[in-house]
Amino acid sequence: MSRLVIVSNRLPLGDNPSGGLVVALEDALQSSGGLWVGFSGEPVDDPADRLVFHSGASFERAAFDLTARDYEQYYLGYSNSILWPLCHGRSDLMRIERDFPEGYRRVNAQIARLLVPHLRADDRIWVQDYHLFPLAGELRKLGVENPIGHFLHIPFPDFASCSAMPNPDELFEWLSHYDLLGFQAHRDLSNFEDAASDLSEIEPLGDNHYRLLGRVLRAGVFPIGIDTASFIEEARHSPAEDRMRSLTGAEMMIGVDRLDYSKGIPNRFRAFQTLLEYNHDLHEKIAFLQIAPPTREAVEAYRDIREETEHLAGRINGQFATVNWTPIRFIHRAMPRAVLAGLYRQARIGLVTPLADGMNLVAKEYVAAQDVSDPGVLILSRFAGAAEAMEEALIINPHDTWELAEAMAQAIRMPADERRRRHSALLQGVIENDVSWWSSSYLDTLG
Ligand code: GDG
Repeated sequence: MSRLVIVSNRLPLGDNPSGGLVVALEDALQSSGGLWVGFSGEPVDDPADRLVFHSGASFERAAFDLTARDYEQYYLGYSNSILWPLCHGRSDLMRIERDFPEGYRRVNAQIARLLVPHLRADDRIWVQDYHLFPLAGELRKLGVENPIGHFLHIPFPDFASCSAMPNPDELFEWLSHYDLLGFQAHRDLSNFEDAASDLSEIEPLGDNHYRLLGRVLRAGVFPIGIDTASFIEEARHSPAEDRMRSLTGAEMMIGVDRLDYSKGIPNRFRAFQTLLEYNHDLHEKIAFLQIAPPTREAVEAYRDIREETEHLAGRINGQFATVNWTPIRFIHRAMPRAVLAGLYRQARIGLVTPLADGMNLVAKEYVAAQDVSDPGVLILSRFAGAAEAMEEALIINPHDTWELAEAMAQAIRMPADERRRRHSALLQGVIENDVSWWSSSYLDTLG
């Protein structure tokens, strides 16, 4: 079996790297003597001019270093101040600095240069996400002819957003060097087709094959899943369950998101405010727990969203709280995964309301964590990739405060048999299309 080489922005480090992606790929990595390459994690003054190998996992892991300048231009700059807002429909939040595109290209070229000496003739290379679009082209320049696939974890931008990039046609040039482009949702594949036909030269050849700028490639939809079996176990045995029940005395509604402007946290706070304004009978009967660990705080737009969120939570609590009840609890810290699993299980409502999202794994985790005999209700934004396959959730438009508030009321009052019927259909999908199914269907297609 040919070896699998994964390249991602972040290297899973630590002695027991057990994130969802790692678990999904562990079999393929183990059985083929795989290699995972990624950033070491902290910028350094004096970067090693080679990959640094780490022990402690069942596959090889090798890190590249970045200087503070690389990190600023490639990671905070081009990746997270241009591509991330653009792909999430927030071109207004882009910050285009002159040296960002150059830094992004430079770091990708450097990763290719460091990787090439370690490649074998029959390796399959799988590149993860938007930080590394140019990598295949850089590897090809150095003579690499191996199959190279890309998977985009976030939405593919539509034509209008693509046009707001500093160099729109370059995106398609980068993509043209891959053999397989993987997207989360059909929406992304059709955005890719439309934008490529307006901004580049693409010819559909049928059966998911395309000629892009003269090169033939495949593109397909591979919705990512979670490690469902282990999440179910984790939720069943979670320590949080009894403690939470004694703390609240009210039904709990939960949101779990990195504090990112794409996740629609202020929208759900406003909807909760509307719910409380028009449903006095629900006062002291429902408590909203929002867990939102910090992320990318060096980028200005992330400081703004933190301020907005904290301000709103404070105002709503000031308006409605009683001596016995705090309507919103906002935790701006990461929680251990096992605690999270137990909290999902306790929550009568799972709120997933992004304004744009590649997939959204929280929606799947919430479903997996439920007690099948008395499950909670998932409220899910139609803008999450997850909504394409999770039709039995209450699907909402997060921009519509009234619709979202009504969905919250419907969820709280939903009879147990309807909750069980919806949940059982959702759970079946989360079990069938788990993360191992995702990685094997992608890798089978890459061939
Ligand atoms: C990108 C795409 C796509 C969150 N808070 C804590 C915590 N989390 C975990 C959740 C979940 C993960 O982080 C978040 O995954 P999402 O899918 O919701 O979102 P992104 O981070 O934006 O991921 C997304 C994903 O890639 C995969 O392709 O679905 O669309 O944007 O697993 O549980 N985990 C712990 N403590 C926390 O406080 N332990």
